[in-house]
Amino acid sequence: MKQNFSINGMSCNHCVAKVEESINQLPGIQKVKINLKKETGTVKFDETQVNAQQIAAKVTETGYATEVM
Ligand SMILES: [Cu+2]
Repeated sequence: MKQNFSINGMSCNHCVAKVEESINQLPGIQKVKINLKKETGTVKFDETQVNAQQIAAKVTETGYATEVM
């Protein structure tokens, strides 16, 4: 499935890479697309392996405030 998240606190492409990397560490992640300007992220994942809450928790753990949209 595909899920949008709001991700706050990213200031540059390094932050984007950090968020992308952390999400990609989770199982079942198929695609991660972060929009720095809009402060959003779209994640495509296998819902039998991971859920939106786990993805949000991972982003929060990395240091950015996030919410499932
Ligand atoms: Cu940065």
